[in-house]
Amino acid sequence: MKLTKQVIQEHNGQLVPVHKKKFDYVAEGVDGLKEVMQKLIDFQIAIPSWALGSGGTRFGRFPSGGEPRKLEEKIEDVGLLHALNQSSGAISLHIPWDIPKDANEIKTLAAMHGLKFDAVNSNTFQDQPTQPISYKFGSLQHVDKGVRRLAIDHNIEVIKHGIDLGSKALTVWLADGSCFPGQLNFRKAFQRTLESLQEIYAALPGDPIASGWKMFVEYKAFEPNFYSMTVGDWGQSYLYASKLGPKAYTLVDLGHHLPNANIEQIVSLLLMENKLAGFHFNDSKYGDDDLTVGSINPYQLFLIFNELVEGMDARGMNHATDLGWMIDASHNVKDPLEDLLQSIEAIMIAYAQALLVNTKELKQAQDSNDVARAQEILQAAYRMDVRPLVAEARMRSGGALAPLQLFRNLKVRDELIKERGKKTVATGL
Ligand code: RM4
Ligand code: MN
Ligand code: MN
Repeated sequence: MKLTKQVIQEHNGQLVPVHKKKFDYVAEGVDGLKEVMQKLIDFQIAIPSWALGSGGTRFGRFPSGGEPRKLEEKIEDVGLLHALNQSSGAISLHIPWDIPKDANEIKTLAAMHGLKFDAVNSNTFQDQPTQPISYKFGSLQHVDKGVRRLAIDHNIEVIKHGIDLGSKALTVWLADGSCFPGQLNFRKAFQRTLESLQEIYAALPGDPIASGWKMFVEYKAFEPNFYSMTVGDWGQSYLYASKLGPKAYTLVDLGHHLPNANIEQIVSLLLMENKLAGFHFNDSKYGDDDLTVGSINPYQLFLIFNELVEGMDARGMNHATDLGWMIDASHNVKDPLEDLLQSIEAIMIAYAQALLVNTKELKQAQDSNDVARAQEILQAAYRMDVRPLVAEARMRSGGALAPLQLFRNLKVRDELIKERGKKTVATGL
């Protein structure tokens, strides 16, 4: 299903009179409106190829129908999201869940939808049907050299797919770790993992600096291992990334922390050290819940963006292109595409609010230990209703003023079910 410009224009035409009033009201109070709008227009969030179908838990999965049956259909779905909001102009592939049969054809199809390829992701947390030896006791950390070899070769293969597609980064997330005390020698597991990662790092294409290729090391506190994870927190990821070299960075997935972790502080320091790769956005109440971004703790999301904007500006970085922005969520009870639209909206709102923080006054408050004032300044930005700014940015770049509303009005899910069937299942978790 493809959305025409005309459909979007008609939709916008109906909403524009009311929207304009709201926009003018908010815009009046915004310093540097032009720059803010441009930053919102430029900001793009990648969609993971494994999050276009319904997610599940170990208790079951309840597909909503019309799920993409192959990579081409996944690209069409992301294309649809991008047509609606003009903010999701990239897709991130998980290999082997989504191996392109013909990279050039897939690239052409993606380009037709205005999409680029974000980081490619390796999978050494599941055994594949033809796999001769198992990842049951880990992959890059495994005591058996043969298993390590398999996992290293897989990652190198994934880099090759990435090169063919025009990706610029490999994301390595490891399930490696242990479930019980005594199972693993932590030090040796770390060393084996480091050596494996070094081999993968060496396979990044060409001169690593000139090619622009990066390696993202994602950490996670627990699950599927429940006693120790070999890349369990930002400290461990940072250790690997530092030892690997300048093209290795730490990737922050919001759901991968222990409860109440101060993620914004982690982000700030990683940025300071130029070791922040980027994000997997989602939200959670307990663990790696992979809920819609901003659905549980939108204030935390804003505080993270506040550190991002402050830290990136301090380093003169380009907000849109210098870090990797991606959603990593799962949709157990909502329509996957509606859920993704909500996540993108939440990210754009938090970003817009962070752009509106009065940094000059905040600095003054901090320098004079005016704690109450500092809080007022942050919350003044957080409590602003920036939705009209985000909607205006969307409209200016050709998207819909109300993407979710249009998605529903057009009965997109019914159309997809008609096209693909009720019982289709997308690859992923
Ligand atoms: C993990 C992690 C990775 C993702 C897999 C599917 O928990 O978030 O980024 O690739 O799930
Ligand atoms: Mn992730
Ligand atoms: Mn996760």
